[in-house]
Amino acid sequence: MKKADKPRTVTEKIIASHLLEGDPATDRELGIRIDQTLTQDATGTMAYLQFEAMGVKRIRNELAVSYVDHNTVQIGFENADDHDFLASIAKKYGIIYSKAGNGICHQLHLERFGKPGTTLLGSDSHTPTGGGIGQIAIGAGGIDIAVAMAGGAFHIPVPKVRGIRLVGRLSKGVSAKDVILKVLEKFGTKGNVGWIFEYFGPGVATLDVPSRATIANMGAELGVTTSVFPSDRVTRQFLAAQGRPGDFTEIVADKGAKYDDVFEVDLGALEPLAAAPHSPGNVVTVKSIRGKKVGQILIGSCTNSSYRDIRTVAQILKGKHVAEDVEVGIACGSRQVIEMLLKDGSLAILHEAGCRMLENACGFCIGAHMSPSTNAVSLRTNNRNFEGRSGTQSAQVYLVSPETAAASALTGKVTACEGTAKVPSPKRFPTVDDMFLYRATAGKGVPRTKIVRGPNIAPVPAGKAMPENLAAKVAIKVGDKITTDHIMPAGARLKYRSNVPEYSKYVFEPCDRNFHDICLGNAESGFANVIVAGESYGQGSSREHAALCPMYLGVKAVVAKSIERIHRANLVNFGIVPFVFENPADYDRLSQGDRLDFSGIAQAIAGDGRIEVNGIKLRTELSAREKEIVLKGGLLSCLN
Ligand code: MIC
Ligand code: SF4
Repeated sequence: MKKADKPRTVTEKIIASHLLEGDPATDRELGIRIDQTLTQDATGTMAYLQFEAMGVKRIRNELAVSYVDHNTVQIGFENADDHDFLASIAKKYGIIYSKAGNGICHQLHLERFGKPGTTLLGSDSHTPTGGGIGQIAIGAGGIDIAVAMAGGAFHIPVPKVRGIRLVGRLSKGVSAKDVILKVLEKFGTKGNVGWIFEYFGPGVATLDVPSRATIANMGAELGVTTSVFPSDRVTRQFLAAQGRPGDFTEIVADKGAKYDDVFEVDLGALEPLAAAPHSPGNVVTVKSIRGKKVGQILIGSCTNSSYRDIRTVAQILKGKHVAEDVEVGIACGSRQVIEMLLKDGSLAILHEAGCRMLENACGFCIGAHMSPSTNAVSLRTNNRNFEGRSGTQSAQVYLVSPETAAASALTGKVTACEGTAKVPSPKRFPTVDDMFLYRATAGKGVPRTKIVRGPNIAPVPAGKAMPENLAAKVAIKVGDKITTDHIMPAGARLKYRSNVPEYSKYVFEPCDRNFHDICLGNAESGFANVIVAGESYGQGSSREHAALCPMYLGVKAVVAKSIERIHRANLVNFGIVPFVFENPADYDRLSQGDRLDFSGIAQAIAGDGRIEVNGIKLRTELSAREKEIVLKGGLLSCLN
């Protein structure tokens, strides 16, 4: 069989049609063309400041959308300043601007812009939600989005593709969240770097697009490059119902397409599942925690805020009232969802059932709203339950499906849903596009627009080139599975995202409040700073601030047992070397305050990436492109 005739997976097809650099057969890294980009406000300000610094006149990719959904609480002037900045940038450069109050970026993008067979790069780790509609949708740091908007390639490791074969049909009371929790139970939150999970098999046709999107969304918790579903008749129906029939293209895996590995999930055999504190990979059955007293139930987030999800909740709560000692909050994903719930009576049901109707934004999911009380058990439909992320360090957060959340709201205890009628896929979704601005000038822009910069918008700091030899000190030593929420907390600190000097004061706040001062002290004595970590360092979000702010504090290297994909890329982008131990046991030989002499570090980076420091062997595996970035002190220095 000729090479071109080889049966291909959905992943191979989309990547092949977007390949700009590299050959999957011989290279380790590929450069792909990015059709669409998205940013959200918490990462977007920095992405656009970097885009501005590149001196490009307008966006060069097909479509760029700037969403405001994270920082919508607006206590103080900072968030509003950011919104004004983002709006003016969008107008000037030809970007569509989604105003605060329009909805959550991933839900909105799926509804209004996601296009099968295209690539989407977003400055948010849950960008893979677009995989639900057959996009190769990837989360990355803001500067990578800036490069893609300027028409540059995005680089990924040559993916290994794991086929997740779905068979059977979900039983009543079980839904997409339980599917992804099953996959997380099997593969965990670490060790999946470089994989793409592609769903196939007869069970796929039984899932609507919002359910597929839930699965692809929470695939982010596996640490994979992305997850993708085929684009089939169900996708066609969804796009037609969104009034976008022209955006449909069929993309399914060829018969006989080979996956690097296959895992089968029998949908019919699944039961309601939950992720127990404090990791999305800590999966248990709902049965095993049945009856546990619950203080708070929150439904929404980009994982479970579609019409299908909230309508399902309304069906379960209809004519009933939530238990009196539990607080229940519901955040819809978009204005389209709200409008549908308004018209079919669901909002009235939820109101009468005693739910708090929340803004259609990230809110509680990122600890920016409704932090639970001390030691409370909080049941949530979002995707991350890292310790302290809710804003309450002692809270016990469990992640569940909307069905389990609704059934538990009625009892005030963890309760599995006995079943409810399936919400039929709407024939026509209402078009509610009035909070998308600058559609008319999308791709063109209005060049003379004045950029609005309030006092919270600080300039992007520049990185320093790597010296020949580096004298450093261990500024902090942390354990396994340190998330970006540990490194760069969100919640109450989220408002400093566009102000690096201010935000840097909170690096590692949950682990060591002195980190900032220790780093500055070391820098004053002429030492660079090093972070020592265990397995799976940098799990979670795409926030490049978890690299940018440490760079600002003089961090030049991370030495870990392993480092997660997006965070590793962000470290490189900000000139911080991602080293791993050749022998993981050497982790035990390092302590906070140790002096480390990286003699010949620049040469080692330019060479095979191996170096011995204080008798400990370290290694960094960098592509030629990454070596240049690290040596020059960051991506921005390479672009200018
Ligand atoms: C998250 O869910 O952790 C966030 C907040 O959406 C982040 C982005 C950010 O930190 O701004 C993400 O997932 O990338
Ligand atoms: Fe927003 Fe939460 Fe989704 Fe992140 S995971 S984009 S904070 S809703």
